[in-house]
Amino acid sequence: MQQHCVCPIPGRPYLRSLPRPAQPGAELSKCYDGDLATGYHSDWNLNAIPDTVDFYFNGVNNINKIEYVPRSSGLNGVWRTVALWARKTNGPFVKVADLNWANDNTTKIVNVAANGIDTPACVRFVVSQATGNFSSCNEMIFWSSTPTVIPVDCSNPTSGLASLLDKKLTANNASVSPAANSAGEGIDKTLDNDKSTLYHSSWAGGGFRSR
Ligand SMILES: [Ca+2]
Repeated sequence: MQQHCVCPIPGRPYLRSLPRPAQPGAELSKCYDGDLATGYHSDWNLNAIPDTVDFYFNGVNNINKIEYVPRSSGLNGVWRTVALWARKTNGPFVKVADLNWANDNTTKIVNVAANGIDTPACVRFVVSQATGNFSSCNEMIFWSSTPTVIPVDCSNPTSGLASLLDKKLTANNASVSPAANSAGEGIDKTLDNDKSTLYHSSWAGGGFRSR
């Protein structure tokens, strides 16, 4: 089966967690930036556990595999005990799996049974145990059996606008007084649809009164 990555491109999810700060420079967005070398890490001075991390999706038909890529070296924050939840739009969270992962730097793979997580609006990780009571993730990668199709909330009308468009109007005639400088520079040259011709007032002047 062909697999389609639904994170981070296309269908890039939003992400949030408990209102607990990340370590500056290791914000949550670093775990879905497509770069295995960058990562999210909780604040170095706070106990981050339990940590809840939500990923939001739009237009994803299913998720049948998830890869948790921990930090490449060191172990602080490596997720050990994780509950995986998911919900559909406006639906309740339903537990998908309880996960127990080794305290190492290897990628952890979750194969979701059956049709996977069906039409998810949100996938939630509740981390109840992590090394050093920190929380870290270098990349969370989601896979689907079908490509993401972003739904269209509304489409611009493609018909019926012609009657609303401005219409070009053309004057039938024009006159000027005093007379133009010459017939070749007459006021009719402003109506001839030719940008290279011009009207010019009389070179003799007399067009404006002086006070
Ligand atoms: Ca990353």
